[in-house]
Amino acid sequence: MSRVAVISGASSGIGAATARGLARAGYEVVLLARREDRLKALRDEIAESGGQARYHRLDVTDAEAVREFAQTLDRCDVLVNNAGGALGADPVLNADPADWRKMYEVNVIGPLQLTQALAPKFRHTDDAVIVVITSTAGTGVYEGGGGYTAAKHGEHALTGTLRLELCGEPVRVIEIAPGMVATEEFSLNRFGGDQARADAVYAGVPDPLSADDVAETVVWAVTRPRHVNVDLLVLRPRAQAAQH
Ligand code: NJP
Repeated sequence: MSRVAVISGASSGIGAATARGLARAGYEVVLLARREDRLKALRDEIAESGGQARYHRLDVTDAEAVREFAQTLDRCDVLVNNAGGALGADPVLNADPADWRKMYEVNVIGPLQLTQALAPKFRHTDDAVIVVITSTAGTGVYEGGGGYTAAKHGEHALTGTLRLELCGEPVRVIEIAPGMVATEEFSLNRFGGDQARADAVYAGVPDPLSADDVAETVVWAVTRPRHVNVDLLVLRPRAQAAQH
């Protein structure tokens, strides 16, 4: 029976690239996100290249929907908590608290709920893996990023606490913290579609990471032997290496 990998935020960027990578590594992948058309297209693409995939439309902030999704799964060997992102780029004094709440919901409560709901599905394996895609923003700060850094610091703390609490269990907890990655999140999501503003903020990083750079690292970390826990990997574009 194939090992099953559940990937949140699989409709684009790092999540989609990770799903392709884990499918190539022999996992049956379960794709989660809100944009069903994208999930279906990725499911078909993976199936056409000989992999096994299915999808489930899911908003990770919806507690009831997360519980219902968990009931559809027989087993879970790998959970990649990747869904997340930033909203707005205003300085703290002008920031909208509603945006901060939404960022906390998707980056912290989402992975918390999904992990709690899927943990009982780990009982079929002696090598369960939880991956969390945090950020270099999870340990540093940058101007205009107060809400995102606050949320990603929370996600970093969630991941470390989980690793500590699951230390005696057959579960590895891996944190991957990327710097700037060329995805939709990187380009437009956090700037409400304002490309000029996005370009200005990212002008200092001419050669960002690709989603595949991050996905390859996730697959490598997941496929280490079961006694090897890759605690935390930080990946940055070379041009960002000296920043927060
Ligand atoms: O961005 P993008 P990335 N429920 O926009 C999903 C972190 N990161 O790949 O629901 C369920 O292509 C959304 O799907 P949909 C970042 O914080 C990035 O770069 O269909 N899913 C989409 O698949 C995030 O944790 C950079 O809209 C939800 C996915 O999330 C992770 O990398 C730097 C959802 C976002 O894909 C992947 O982001 C860094 C919800 N409520 C950390 N809300 C970077 N790109 O520079 C969103 O340090 N999604």
